[in-house]
Amino acid sequence: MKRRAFITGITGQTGSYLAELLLAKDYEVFGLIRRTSGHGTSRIDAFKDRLYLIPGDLTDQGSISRALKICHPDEIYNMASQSHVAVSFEAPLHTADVTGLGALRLFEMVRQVCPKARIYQASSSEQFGNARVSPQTEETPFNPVSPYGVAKTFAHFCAKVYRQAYHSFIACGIAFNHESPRRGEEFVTRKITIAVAEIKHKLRQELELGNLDSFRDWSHAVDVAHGAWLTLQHETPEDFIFASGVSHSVREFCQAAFEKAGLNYDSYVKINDALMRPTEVSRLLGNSAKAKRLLGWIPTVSFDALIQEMVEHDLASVEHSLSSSVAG
Ligand code: F7E
Repeated sequence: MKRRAFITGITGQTGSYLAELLLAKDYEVFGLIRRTSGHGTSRIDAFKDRLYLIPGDLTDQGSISRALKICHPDEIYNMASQSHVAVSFEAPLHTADVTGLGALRLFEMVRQVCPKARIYQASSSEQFGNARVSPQTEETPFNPVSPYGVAKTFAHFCAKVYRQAYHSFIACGIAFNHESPRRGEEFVTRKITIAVAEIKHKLRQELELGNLDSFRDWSHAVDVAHGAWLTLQHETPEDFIFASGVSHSVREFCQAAFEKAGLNYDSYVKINDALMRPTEVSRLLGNSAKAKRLLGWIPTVSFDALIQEMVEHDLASVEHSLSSSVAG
């Protein structure tokens, strides 16, 4: 019998890569999909006919229970959340409801409906906040400084409680920033690579950004999706860090992305104070030694190769839309 996986957040960046990975491994893949799914289904359109999509929402307990009864999953991947840190300051209650309580609703419904299923909880480096230790490991204390970080930390501790109290198999992958050409346009990396492509083709003259001096540990979303799958193949539910082990500033990302298109970022980037966050995580750096040792996980895409792929993708899509508008 084929193994069955259920993915929340299947239309998102990492959820869509994970769905492709599981299809390639011959799973039956089910996804929870909001009727009002913010960005539509563009990331899964190419293979949507091979998926089973069930309407539902992490804020609606009944719909989670119904979906679990339909698909009887062996593995569950909770990739859904309100994941934008700046938005979490504007909509803290919504963020807590989806990202924090949403995970707890899922854990509780799984306990009631299919307690043997294994759950992957997408935890986040944002939980470390302004960490006092660097690099961060699975043992580093959480010190979140955003409503998003607090909501993810709540979900993370609920996972631990369900493990201890009910022996639920809930494993947490603490992923540091992960990017790709499928990254949402509101996150800084994609905002930059789209701007590079549009500036290169003279569709605009500048790019407004907030804090250029924060440091992030960026890897490719494909590697994080692979780490999520490996996490659920491990015999015991544990926490694992998924990170590249190298930290770069937003300024360095900008500089490299503009250079890929033969441009100097300094001539185009303007600082807009309105894009600064009320509190900022200034520096993150992850240590994935445990995932490497126990799961055999290794990040396969370097910082430079990631930026190259994103810039090439966005240049090609601007060129494509320019040539279609000329042809039309
Ligand atoms: O910001 C700075 C911003 O929004 C990165 C999410 O996937 O990773 C992500 O959270 C940095 C921050 O990602 C702009 O202040 C400057 O220092 O791309 P971001 P994030 O906040 O690190 C973690 C692991 C998650 O779990 C989250 O879900 O870039 N920055 N100027 C800007 N950021 C944005 N978005 N837009 C700007 O204009």
